[in-house]
Order: sequence, then structure tokens, then C-alpha cells
Amino acid sequence: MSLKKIIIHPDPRLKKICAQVDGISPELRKLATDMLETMYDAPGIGLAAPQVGVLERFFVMDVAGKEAAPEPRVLINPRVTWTSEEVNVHEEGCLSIPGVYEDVTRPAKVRMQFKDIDGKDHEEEFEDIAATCAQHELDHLNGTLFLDYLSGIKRRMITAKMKKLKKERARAG
Ligand code: GNR
Ligand code: NI
Repeated sequence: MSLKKIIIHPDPRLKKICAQVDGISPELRKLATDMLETMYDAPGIGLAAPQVGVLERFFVMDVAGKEAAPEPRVLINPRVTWTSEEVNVHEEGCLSIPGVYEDVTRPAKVRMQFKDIDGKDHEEEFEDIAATCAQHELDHLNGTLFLDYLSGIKRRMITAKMKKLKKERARAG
């Protein structure tokens, strides 16, 4: 296993529409394992492939919480089949926008179709933090960040802050 480097916004790789996964390979399994390890290490509750520079449609998540037993999941080629009329406001963060937390409004519940790491098809309904997280991750696969739901002013301020952070990190090596 190995930790992956998480790409920080702004970066063109975070703006791309990712490609469908063709089939489950040993490479994909290894990547998913490394992404889970990277997510737990960060720590975070989700991580999408483009955040580690892989422009393919899959993400990992675990919303079980610190006290509970881990529930690592891999969602491949996820597709939304239904969203609730009811919405939820949740404070979101993103490992590609470290230290920034803002309220985002999204459908409270969502159904997604996807394949797991064994290639098995699933359709599942997510609610609460799982709904927020799964939608945030699916957005990453379409080149969308939670920043894109904020006002232009806020987005530009946060982007400037991240550019500064990246410069400082580059200097520090
Ligand atoms: O770790 C994460 N926490 C989080 C909190 C609220 C809404 C979404 C998230 S996802 C984020 C990890 C991440 O950046 N995934 O892409
Ligand atoms: Ni994110």
C-alpha cells in the first residue's frame, strides 16, 4: 500500500470530465486500496480518483464515523437515478481545498447505480452525510468542486488563498 499525493485546487485535472471505467483490473484494485489508505490518513470521508490525478469515474468513501467499525466502499461508474425534492444544507470541506468549510445545499437523499470493486452492480439510496458525500464525490468526476456552488467573490477569495498555500508548500518542498 502507498499514500497518494492529493492535488490541490486550482489544477486543470480537477476540472475534467472523467472517463468511464472499462473493467476491474488488478491496477484498479490497487489504486482503490491506496485511495482508501490516503483518505483515512488525511483524514477524510471520501476521495475521488481525479484528486489523485486519475481521470476515471470512481471514488472511495467511508462515512461510518470515528467510533464505529470502518466501512470502506468503492463506487465505480456511479450514476444518479433519483434525487429527493427535499434538500439539506451541510457544511462541506474538500481535501483538494484544505482548511475551507462552507455550507452547500444539495438534495437530502439520492439513489445511485454503481459497480463495486468486484464488478457487482448496485443501486442504493443514500441519506444524511452519505448523500452529501456521494454527491460531492460524483461532482469531482464531472470536474465540479463545492466552490462552484458559492458566490463568485467567495470562490475567487478561496482560489487566491489556495494559490498562496500551493506556493508556500512548493517553497517548503
Ligand atoms: O473529507 C471530506 N469531508 C466532507 C465533508 C462534508 C462534505 C463532503 C466531504 S468530502 C471530503 C473529502 C473530499 O474532498 N472528497 O472529495
Ligand atoms: Ni472533495
